[in-house]
Amino acid sequence: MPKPSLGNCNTRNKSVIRWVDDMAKLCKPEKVHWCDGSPAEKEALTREAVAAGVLIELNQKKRPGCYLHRSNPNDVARVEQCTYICTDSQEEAGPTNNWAPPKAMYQKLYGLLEGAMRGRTLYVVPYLMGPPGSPLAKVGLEITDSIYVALSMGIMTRMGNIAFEHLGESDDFNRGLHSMLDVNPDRRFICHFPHDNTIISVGSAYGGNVLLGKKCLALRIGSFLARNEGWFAEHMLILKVESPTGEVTYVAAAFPSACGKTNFAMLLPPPRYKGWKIQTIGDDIAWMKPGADGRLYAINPEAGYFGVVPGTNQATNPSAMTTISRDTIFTNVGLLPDGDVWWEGKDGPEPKECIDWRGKPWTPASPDKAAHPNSRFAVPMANNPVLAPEVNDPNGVPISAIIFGGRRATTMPLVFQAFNWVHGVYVGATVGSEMTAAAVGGAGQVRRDPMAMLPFCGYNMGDYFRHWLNMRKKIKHLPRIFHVNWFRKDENGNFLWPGFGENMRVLKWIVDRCHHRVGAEEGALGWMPVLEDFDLKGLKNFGPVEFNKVQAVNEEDWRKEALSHEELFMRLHATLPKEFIFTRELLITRL
Ligand code: OXD
Ligand code: MN
Repeated sequence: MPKPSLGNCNTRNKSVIRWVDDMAKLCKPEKVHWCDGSPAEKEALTREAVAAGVLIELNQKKRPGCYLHRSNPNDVARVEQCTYICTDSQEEAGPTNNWAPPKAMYQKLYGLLEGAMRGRTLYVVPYLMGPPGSPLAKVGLEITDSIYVALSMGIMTRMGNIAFEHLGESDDFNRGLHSMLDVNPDRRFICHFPHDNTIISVGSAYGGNVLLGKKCLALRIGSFLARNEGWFAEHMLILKVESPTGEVTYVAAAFPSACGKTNFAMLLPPPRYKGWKIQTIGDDIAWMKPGADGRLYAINPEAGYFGVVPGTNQATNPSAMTTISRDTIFTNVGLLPDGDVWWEGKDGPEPKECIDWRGKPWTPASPDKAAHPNSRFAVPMANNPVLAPEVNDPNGVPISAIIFGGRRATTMPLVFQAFNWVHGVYVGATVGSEMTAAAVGGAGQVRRDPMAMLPFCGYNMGDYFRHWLNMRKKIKHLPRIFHVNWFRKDENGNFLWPGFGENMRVLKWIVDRCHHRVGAEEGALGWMPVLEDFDLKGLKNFGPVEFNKVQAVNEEDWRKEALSHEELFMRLHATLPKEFIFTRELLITRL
């Protein structure tokens, strides 16, 4: 047994020690700190981060345990153009991923990392994705030179010795290496080596690029492992619906980034739904595997939420407001004179002044926003007042319904159900979402985002669809598949559906369908709700006329939609499952 060679090492796992030793020799840090995940360590690292100016302490009376971090203005979001899947052949990564050959990429990255941590501390961050003892849980080890990353990983994952306890002597862990380098966009690479279960991320300090458990391990590497091992790693929230009679239904839902997954996962039922309870299992990622009883079981591999701040308020997400009232690291929001934080869309009147996300004075007359549109909170899920206790169940929860959705001003009705699993996979594969005016491509342009996984699938998207289709043979009790769209607008650009808490009505119909309580009408797109079965009572300015409008299937729009499905399929033609061709033909016939 080699002696722990580095600093305050707290494992005897030889593979772990050897790998950390090798990476330390490469990066040449001044100090190595092995994170143990204890509260004392969190406190000490927080103090250190404040002293170094990495964190700003917020008003501890108003927001106990809360801090503000400002990232480099050139580093505020995930960068898909710098994200690579490194496999021997380009076909394996597929046409929707950036690809690089592993050998050349390792060489380039090791070149950049040579001596990159001189004068800095190297933090070894062991973390467990999933509840302790879960057969679905995985261990990761992130080496980073960012104290902000070490602290954030302590929020977002079960971090510290608990991971080494789960790992034992095994060398089955994800190797993640992160260095900020000089935070230069020209030297920014987020690289995945699925065959080596390895991630190397350099040149960024933004969450989605550097909290390696999240998008990199849980989704990109996760989806690759899931295909090989017979499970799903998906960009999905998981929620629990409990009826007044105590009937419990678990639902997973995939929406593209910034389409309200966190809000839906914490939905507060409106007063009319007295006795109904929605609780959160997860808000971003679901790992799902068939159980011995033939149902599909899901865990949330994370332990915290990394949510978009702007627009969060008491009306859109009261539970999130409680969650982030303490123990939160805010990134890139505004700072108020009293040491509290401000963001666009927060409750209350706009402040007369604050310091903006860049650290510059801001007033309502300023041309820019006080908080960056992608400003974030990182907060432990334990703060969530509607957290489902099953979140820690190693077996996970059985999923009855899978919902897909996107942001669509036109074309897509509020809700429909797929005819069967193959059709449902087609519906998920053809999810589209409108880009905002700020995004390349222009406002209103629909980008296909299959299963909301376009930026997160770690291998060929066509093979991913095949995996989804194959899994039907392994799941005896298949979840029902639905599609929703909260964002349909009328001719004047007003939302047709009130959304937020009222989405409970859609959820109720979905739950009723799962329990065979209501029938449905066969439509061109799938099973549509019958008006009498869909609860409209108590909705202001929304009756049968509005319902028919939000559910309308316009033939002309759908002809265009079917053509746009064809465009995606042409891109993936080499690996596209033939079932999709037939499913599209059937759709056109029904139209
Ligand atoms: C995302 C996120 O970009 O969850 O999807 O941060
Ligand atoms: Mn996400």
